[in-house]
Amino acid sequence: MDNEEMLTQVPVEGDYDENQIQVLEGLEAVRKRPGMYIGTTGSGGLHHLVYEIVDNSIDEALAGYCTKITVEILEGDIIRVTDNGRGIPVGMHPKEKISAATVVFTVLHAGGKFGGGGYKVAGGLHGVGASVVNALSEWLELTVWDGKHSWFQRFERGKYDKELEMTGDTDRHGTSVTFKPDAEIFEETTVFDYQVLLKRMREQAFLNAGLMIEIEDKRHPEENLHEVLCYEGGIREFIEHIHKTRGLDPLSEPKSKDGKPGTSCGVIYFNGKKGDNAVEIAMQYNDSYNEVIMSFANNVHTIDGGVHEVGFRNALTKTINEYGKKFGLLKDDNKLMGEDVREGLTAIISVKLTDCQFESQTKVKLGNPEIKPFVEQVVSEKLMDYLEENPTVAALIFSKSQAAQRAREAAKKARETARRKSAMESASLPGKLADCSERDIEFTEIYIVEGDSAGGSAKEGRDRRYQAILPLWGKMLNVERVRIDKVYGNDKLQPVVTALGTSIGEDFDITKLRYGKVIIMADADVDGCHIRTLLLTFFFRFMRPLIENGNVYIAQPPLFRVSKGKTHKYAFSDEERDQYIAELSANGAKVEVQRYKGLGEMDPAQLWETTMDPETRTMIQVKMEDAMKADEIFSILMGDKVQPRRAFIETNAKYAVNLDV
Ligand code: TTJ
Repeated sequence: MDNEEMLTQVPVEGDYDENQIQVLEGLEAVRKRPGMYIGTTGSGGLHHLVYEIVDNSIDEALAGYCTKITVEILEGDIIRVTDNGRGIPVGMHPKEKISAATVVFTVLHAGGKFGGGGYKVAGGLHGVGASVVNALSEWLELTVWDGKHSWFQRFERGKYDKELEMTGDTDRHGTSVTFKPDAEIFEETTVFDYQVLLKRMREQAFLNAGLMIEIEDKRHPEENLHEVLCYEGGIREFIEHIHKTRGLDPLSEPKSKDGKPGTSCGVIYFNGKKGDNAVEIAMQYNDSYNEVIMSFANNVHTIDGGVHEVGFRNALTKTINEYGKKFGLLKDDNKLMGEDVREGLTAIISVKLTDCQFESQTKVKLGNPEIKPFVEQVVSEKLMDYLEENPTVAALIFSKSQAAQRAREAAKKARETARRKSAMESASLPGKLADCSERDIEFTEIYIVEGDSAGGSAKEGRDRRYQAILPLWGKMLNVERVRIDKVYGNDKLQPVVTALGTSIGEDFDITKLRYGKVIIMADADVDGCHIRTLLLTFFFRFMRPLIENGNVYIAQPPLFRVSKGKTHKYAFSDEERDQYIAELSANGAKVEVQRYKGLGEMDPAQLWETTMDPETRTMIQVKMEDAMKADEIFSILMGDKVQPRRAFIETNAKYAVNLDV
C-alpha cells in the first residue's frame, strides 16, 4: 500500500461488514510496514507515537478549546496523554454505525474528518493519526469526558471487542489516551527517553504561547522528573532558552567608564498575517560567531528549512543593506553578504498555513511557493521599522555585520595566498593524505581517521583504488568562538578542507568535492565522541550542503570479537556479544571474547573486514538532525560558561561523564 492509498483509505459509503474489512486491512497494513507510517521502528518511531497523540490535543488547543495537556510516562513504558478540550466526539458516525471516536482510532487518517478546518500538515510522517498509534500498540485505552458523561473503550493491536461505552456521569471535558507500544513492532526498544520527550514538549510549548504542557516521568519517582511548561512569551522565550542553554549573552555595547552596562540587543519579535497564512519571527544577536536558525511549519520542525527560511534570509540581508545605505553607513557599492548579517544570530521562524507542502524526499523542507514572498515582505517591513526605532541596537548589529565582512574578506585573501604558495610548491594536497587512484566521486570515499596508529592500519587495510585515508591527531581547534578565517589557518582542519576540495562558507562548491563519501572513523570512547562531534559541527557550520546532500557518514567499528577455534564473529553491542557467546558456546569448547578499546587494536585485515569493506560494513549516514544535535552539544561543551556545561552533563551523564573539556 503506498502513501496515496493510505491518505484516502477512509471508509466510503457501503455496508457495515465491508467497512469493517477495510478497517482491519488498513490496520494490518500499518503493522506489516510500520516504517512507512512512522519512519522507523527504532527509538525514533517509538517516540513518534507520543507526538502523534499529543498533536491531536495541540490541534484542539489551536482551535481554542484546550488549555492544558498532560503527558505521563508510567511504569512499564506506558504513555498517558490527557487534555481538557471538548473531547473526541462520541456520537454515532452515520455511515460507519460506530462511534466517531472509534473511527478516529480504527480508520487510517480519519482524524482530519472531525478536526473541522484549522491548520493541517499534509502527508509524510506528520499527522498519520491516532489509528496508526493504535495499530502499533499492544493495547490502547481511550477515555472521553463530554461534560455530561464519561466514555471508555479498549483496543488491542488496533482491534476491539466492545464498543465505546458510557461509564458514568461527569461535568469534566477532555480526552485521555493511554497506550503501551507493541514490543513485537518495536523490537529494538520500548523504553522512552524522558529528555527526548521533554525537549519536544518544550518546543511545542514555545510554539503555542500560553498553552500549558505538563510532563512527568513516573517510572522513577525518586528522580522527580516533572516539568510544567507554559510560556506566555512564546517563541521570544524560545530564543532566550537557546541562549541560556548555550551560555550565550546578547550582543551588547561595552560597559561605559563608570561601569554602567551598555545597551544590548533584546529579542526582536514580529508577526504578520495574510489570508490563511500567518508568520511569527523572533530573533536576537549574541556575542558569538555562530548562526542558529530554526524554522517551523504548523509546529513541525522543518530541519531542512525551505521557502520560509529563504524568505527570512533574503529579507534580513536586503534590509540591513538598505539600512546601511539609508544612513550612509555603507560606502559606494559595498554590500554585506548573507553570512555577514547572520553572524551571531539566533532566529525562530514559525509559519502557519492551511496546507503544508513538503519537498518529497526529506519531508522536512517546506515547499509552498507563496510563503517565500509573504515572509520576505513581513520581515522587510517590520525589521526596517525596528531598526529605525532602535538606532543604538541597529548600530550594534550593523557594526557586527561589518566586522564579519572584514573577517570574511581577510580569510579570502589568506586562502588565495595559500593557494599561490602551494601552487609554487606543487604539493597542494595534505602530506598525511593517502589518496586513492580512482577519481570518479561516484566510487571514491575518504576516511577521516582519529589517531596515527589507526590511520596506519586503515592505510594498509584499505582498497587503495577507491578509499583515501586522512589521519587526524591531537586536540583539534575549538570552533565555537572562531571565525572562518581562523579555521583556514588551523593545521588540524586545514588538511580536511584541502583534501575534500570544496572550500568552505560562502565559497563552498560541491562540484569540487573529491570523494563521494566522507566517512568519520573514530573510537567508540569519549575521545572518539569528541572528535565526531567536532567534525560534524565543523561540517554543519562551514560545509552544510555536504550534510544536506548525504555525503557524510559515521563508520561503525565493532566493540567485541567473539571467537571459538576458527570461527569468529564481531559484535557491535553488549547484547550482540552475549548472543554470539550463547550461539558459539552451544557445544562445549571455550569461547574467547576480545574487547576492542580502540581502532588501533585492530590489525589492517580486521579493520578492513569489520569497518571498511563495503560488502560487509555498517555505516550511519549523517542526517541534518544529527548534525544539528552535534552543533548544540558542541556549543554547550565548548562555550566559555560553566553553568550550561554543568547542566548538560547532569542531564546527559551517560554521554558526557568524563569528557575532558
Ligand atoms: C473535534 O471537533 C469536535 C469537538 O472535538 C474535537 C476533538 O476531537 N477534540 C479533541 C481530540 N481533543 N482532544 C483530542 C484528542 C486527544 C488525544 C489525547 C488523542 C486524540 C486522538 C484526540
